[in-house]
Amino acid sequence: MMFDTLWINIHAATMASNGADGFGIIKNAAIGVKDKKISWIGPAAELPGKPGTLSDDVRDGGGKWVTPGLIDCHTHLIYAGDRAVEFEQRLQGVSYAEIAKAGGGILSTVKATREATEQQLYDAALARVKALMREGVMTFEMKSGYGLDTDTERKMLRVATRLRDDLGIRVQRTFLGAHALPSEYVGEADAYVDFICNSMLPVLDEEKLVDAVDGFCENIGFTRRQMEKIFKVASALGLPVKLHAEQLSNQQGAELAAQYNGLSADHIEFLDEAGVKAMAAAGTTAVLLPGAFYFLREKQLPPIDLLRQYKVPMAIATDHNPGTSPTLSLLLMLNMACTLFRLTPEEALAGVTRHAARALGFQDICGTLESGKAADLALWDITHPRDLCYYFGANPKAQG
Ligand code: DI6
Ligand code: FE
Repeated sequence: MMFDTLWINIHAATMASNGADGFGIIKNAAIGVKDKKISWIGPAAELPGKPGTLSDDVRDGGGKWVTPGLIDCHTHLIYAGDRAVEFEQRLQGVSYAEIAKAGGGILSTVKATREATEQQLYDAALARVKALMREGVMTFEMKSGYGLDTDTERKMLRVATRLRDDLGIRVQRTFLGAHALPSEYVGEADAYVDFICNSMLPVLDEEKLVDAVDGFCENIGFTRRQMEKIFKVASALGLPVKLHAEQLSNQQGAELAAQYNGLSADHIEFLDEAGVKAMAAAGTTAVLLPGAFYFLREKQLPPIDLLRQYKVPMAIATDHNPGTSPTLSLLLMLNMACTLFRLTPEEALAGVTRHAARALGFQDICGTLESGKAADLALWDITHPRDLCYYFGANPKAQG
């Protein structure tokens, strides 16, 4: 048989860049799957034979829509505890930066995560990942960064590895040792950065636990110079880099990421034109995180028009984390990308499919419905793909 599975009676939003409309719509489509990859996609009328002659497993989609499996390309899903108390404090007027400077914030999650067992972390993260999977998310990025010592960073990265292997999802495991300064290194940021460069990162890489390297480049995080040291080591190890950049202030972090052929620069509310140009020249993807923008009640919008003008691909992610974006809905982020950042529905949906794949360097593997790509098919009870951005607090995912 030509296909292991053949889907008929579906409408496809391929999200391929060569589509006539922004969604790459094929009405009355058929999709042939072989060896877990798409081997044929097009109008059903053009199938090379009668469905029953092409596959023993013909599935009738009942007129539903299919999109590429969604991709959440920036998450901090693995941690213990929560930060609801800080949420209350912030509502009373204390800022995120003030909480961080007082030793709360990220460091309070570090404390809880250090105290948790690997199994406790696994169980907590599993529930979060399953919630996202119910919305059609099939590919995840998962960051470490709540350990800030070798044992706990390893524990987090091992959980990411186990989730990948147990759930059959695609995962990029990102080392975020430069997330905050651990209490053991107060006043010695450079010494901590040296420890990352000379010990923690090479050790965890040697253990095959790291797929990419990230950092928090911010006045309450690490400087550009410190991040560059880490990027040099990452590059020497052959690991791609990305950066939390320009979230709360402009540190020219995106430019640094671009200089190191970064996969992405993330948040980027305070990005300027020079940074946008550098990203465009390097092919670095802009990852927009409307959940953190909303939850911190930020005012400064990312430079969407400049990103469009210089054709920088824009991805959208949950940034799920206990401090600034405790959301478990990538669909809600689609709506927020439109309402808060004024993205069009086409741009937003590309942001969790084609462009999110790019943000992970997975553009040849997933993110669009095209022959040769993974058969990550998400089925939806909708009447048009724009509906995925229109509803909020709803989940129109159909049973696959
Ligand atoms: N920026 C963020 O939005 C998250 N990390 C980062 O560098 C916040 C992480 C946290 O507050 O726990
Ligand atoms: Fe983040």
